[in-house]
Amino acid sequence: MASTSDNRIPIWLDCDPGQDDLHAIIMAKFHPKLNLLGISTVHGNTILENTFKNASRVLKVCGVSDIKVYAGAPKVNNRPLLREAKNASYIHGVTGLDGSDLLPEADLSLMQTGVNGIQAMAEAIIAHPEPVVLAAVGPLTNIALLVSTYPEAKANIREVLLMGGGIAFGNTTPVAEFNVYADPEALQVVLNAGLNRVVMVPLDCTHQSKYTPEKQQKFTDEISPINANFAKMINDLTNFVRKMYVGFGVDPNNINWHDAIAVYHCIAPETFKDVNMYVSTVYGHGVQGEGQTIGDSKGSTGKAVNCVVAMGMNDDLFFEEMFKAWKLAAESSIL
Ligand SMILES: [Ca+2]
Repeated sequence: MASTSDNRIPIWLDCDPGQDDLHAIIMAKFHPKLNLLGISTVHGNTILENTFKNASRVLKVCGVSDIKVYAGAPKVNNRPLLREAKNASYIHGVTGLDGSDLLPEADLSLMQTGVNGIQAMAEAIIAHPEPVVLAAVGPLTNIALLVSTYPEAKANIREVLLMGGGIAFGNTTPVAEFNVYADPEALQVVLNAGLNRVVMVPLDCTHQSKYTPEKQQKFTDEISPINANFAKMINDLTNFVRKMYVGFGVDPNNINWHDAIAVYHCIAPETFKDVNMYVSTVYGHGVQGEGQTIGDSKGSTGKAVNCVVAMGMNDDLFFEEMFKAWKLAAESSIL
């Protein structure tokens, strides 16, 4: 139980695991400065049924038994607000977490089946004595539903911290990043919601970080002595992603752990180059630039700032903190 001396940052994680979500979960659960309250899952890298299972698989393999996993609202039924779901199995495999036989099956004791995940998120946020960081590292569907159906939760959200968007470039279309492209209407709802603060960690930032083969070697050197099987599992999953990148003509040496970087932002915001902007999304079906995030960094729209956009980061400092979390997860792992 958190005591009154607990000065960790309370955080709720909404995710779509997903290879880089795995590292975000590890950061959120194991970094000593964070207090993970719960996890909700959304369609995205794979279908909702799989992201729900995968979040439990990650917690289980890390030896975590005190965090519950919820699926997005049952009525949403695995789809964005106004469109059909798009998945990224071309990178993450059929299950969303392909690549290692060491990853266990879903853990039903962690999965809160039959519970509305949006309601669970709202209740946890409202009940918490301190404002909560709501980190969203998948499409924004669940967050849009939360702020729309439980507006009373907004006051106790310190910030919505999202991995998504790209100001200068995209990764799914030339201008659109996957999480936003998958549900652009949802991000616009979140931006319009009058939240205390919205922090966006876009591709412009996360592409400044690279999980190179040299960093992976350092991972092996430092984590294997703690837990060789855990290190092998992470390396298997990483190597799977590198292989998939090759198939897409993307440099496999430069993997970005986008989602963990976004979570890290609330631990050390001073290490990022944050820029206040008015941000909007291009939504609507088949329109040019669908899913683009437009950041008005020069104030040319005359509209009030509605978003803090991380445009730069310190890769070395990020990995220092990621290694802390990896080591603790390796110690805790059931492998
Ligand atoms: Ca994700």
